[in-house]
Amino acid sequence: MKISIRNFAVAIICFCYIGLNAQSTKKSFNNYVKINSNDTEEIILEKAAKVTPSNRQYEWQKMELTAFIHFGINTFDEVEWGQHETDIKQFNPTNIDVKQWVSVLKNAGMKLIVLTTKHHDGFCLWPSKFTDYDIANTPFKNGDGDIVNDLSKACADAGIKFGVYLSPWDMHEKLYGTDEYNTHFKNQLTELLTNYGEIAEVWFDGANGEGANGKKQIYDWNGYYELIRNLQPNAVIAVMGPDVRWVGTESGYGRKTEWSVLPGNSTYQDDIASGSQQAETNGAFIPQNLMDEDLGSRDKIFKAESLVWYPAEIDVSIRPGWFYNSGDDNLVKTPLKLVDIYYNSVGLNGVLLLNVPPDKRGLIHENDIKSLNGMRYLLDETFNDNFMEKAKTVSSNEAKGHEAKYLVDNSSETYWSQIKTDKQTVAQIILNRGRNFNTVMLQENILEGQRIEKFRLEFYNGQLWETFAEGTTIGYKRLIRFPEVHSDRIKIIIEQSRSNPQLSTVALFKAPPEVSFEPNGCSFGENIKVKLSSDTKRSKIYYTLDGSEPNKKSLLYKDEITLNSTTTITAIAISPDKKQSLPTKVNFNKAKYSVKYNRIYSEKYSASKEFTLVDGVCGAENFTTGDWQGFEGDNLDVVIDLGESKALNKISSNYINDLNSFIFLPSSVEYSFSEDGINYESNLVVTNNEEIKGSKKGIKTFTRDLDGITARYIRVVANNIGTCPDWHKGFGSKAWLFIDEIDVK
Ligand code: FUL
Repeated sequence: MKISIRNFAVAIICFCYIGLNAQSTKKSFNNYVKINSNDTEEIILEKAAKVTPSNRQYEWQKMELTAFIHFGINTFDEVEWGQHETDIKQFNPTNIDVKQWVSVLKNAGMKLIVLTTKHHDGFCLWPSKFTDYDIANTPFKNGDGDIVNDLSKACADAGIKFGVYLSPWDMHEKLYGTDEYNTHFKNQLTELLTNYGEIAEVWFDGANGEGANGKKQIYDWNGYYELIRNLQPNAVIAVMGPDVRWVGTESGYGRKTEWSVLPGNSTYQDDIASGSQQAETNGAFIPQNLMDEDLGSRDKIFKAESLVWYPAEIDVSIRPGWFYNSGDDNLVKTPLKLVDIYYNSVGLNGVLLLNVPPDKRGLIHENDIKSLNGMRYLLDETFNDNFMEKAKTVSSNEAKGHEAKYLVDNSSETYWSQIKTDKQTVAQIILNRGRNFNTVMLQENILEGQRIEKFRLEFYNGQLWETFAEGTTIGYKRLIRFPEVHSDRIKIIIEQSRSNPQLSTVALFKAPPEVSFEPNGCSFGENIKVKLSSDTKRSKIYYTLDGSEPNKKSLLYKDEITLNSTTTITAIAISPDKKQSLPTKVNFNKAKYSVKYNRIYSEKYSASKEFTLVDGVCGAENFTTGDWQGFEGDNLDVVIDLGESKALNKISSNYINDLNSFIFLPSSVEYSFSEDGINYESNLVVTNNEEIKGSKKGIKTFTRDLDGITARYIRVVANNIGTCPDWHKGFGSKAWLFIDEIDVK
């Protein structure tokens, strides 16, 4: 018999198909495939569908939640990027307890901790034989400390993985910018990869500037990778590395369409790739900007020269900065924000790398712990109760050994596969009883590749089928939240996929309720009306007005609450299924005085509009999130009405200094006083005598003793320096003036 090429191909496809028909199939990983110039679009789709993670990539993806720790000399300086000559003698975390780090992060659900062993400043948290700029030359434990050792041991004891961040950019090292630096860097890598047990992730930063001598470095990336593969073959190399890609932002939010299979370079080498070690060219693994919205659509892969498995890691800090800064203690992300990030990272086919920076004591701060625990509570309350228990499935298109029942068996490695290619691939799931649900989890069996391009979910409302969720990619995990629905059956409809879909999980959950405030905290004049509501129907809301935590015995919310004085409302919602929200605390501040503006502030920077300056709350050190009022190139000029004539002892006003953000202190502040609001006397001036150039970031208070001046009206003028001076990067552009809280005693 003569076998035509076409029949031969069909025979191979059938063979593969039969081969897959057993849940126990052993998978051989293939995270790279070449595209030939004569490959048709069908062939490219088939190839894309079959690119799978390497073993180390798969193990990494399954962790879902991982933690970053930024700790070093910058913690003590309270800066994000230290300088090459920073004095390391100030490094002395006297109460350090790395076991606390591990237990806090493990309780939050983290499966791995990546430590900044050396940041761009060059300071090493382990005693390195190759530099003096390390922990051995600090007062910490009289030079006998080794935080890499302590943390790696604490992780191993707690059964979680350990990873290292080692900044290729080193501002301190004299060799930086020469060939010898590559040897130096490899020596340091070797220390980290041989002396501290199993390393699960090596994180190479993309930030790359000049060294101490003004030179830039040409990195021997391939040499670094080879060393890692030899010393720690199970470690993934992230960001400037072949295994794990930066998602493209530091916001905590991934893409709604997130492909793990992306076009690769033509220069990938087969032999390296087949060893699950993608090659590198000029520091880039894919010929695209990682910040682009579309990285792996059909459009992109049809033009590709190769395809690689290159999944997204989403790094974000729990605080505004990567390193600890005491000014940020009240700016820690809330549990609700962390949960939102979870849905938009883990729930969008990524791994979350959440940074939690310890403070100067060497401890994770109480506020960070509270947020992490809150996040864990909300995730557990949602995901510990899967409504698929005892569910039944129906599909007219299911392959033997891969029936639709595997969608609800709680395993991400068993999956539903089909006997024929349908235009739409449909399965129905019947719950053991009617349920209220508002969250769905979908998973593809990525051991067989990422294939689904478009899906929809419907529930039966007793008469009709209605859509409650839809999307594009799924990948390892897709989570979708939607307004609560009630039903005992749903349908999953796969509308488009590369090759046949291999869905492994569909699960339904009900998240605890949330409480919302309208307005969501503000400052006010005479009085204010506040409305409370919950996203879950028939929830009851309980609240307190004294800052204490509410319970079922607290005030039950019925109508809007009218406030006449500064008040904190704390509220909880309890849904009919007895799920409880976290308590939400919101402040409403009554303005202490009325205030009239002679010049108008920037709308963009005025947290509580006209009341900002007199609401009794001073902004924190971070101008974007603090309670500040900004004036661009203009002076502040306001009149405060105390309501009656008073004998005054002291007046003060606060300004922020943040030269990097073009925010300067005022050159002077003038206070003048009046009984009638028309005639002003005693113009008292407080002049800024500080050298502005190089002045330290922070808040400065301009105070005047008043020795019993009597007045009802006070005019405050703060003089903006006008334009940025010639030594400043913004030379010539308007300077900002930021003020908050005028206080009169
Ligand atoms: C960036 C660095 O410059 C930041 O300081 C931080 O380490 C972040 C995770 O990566 O590129």
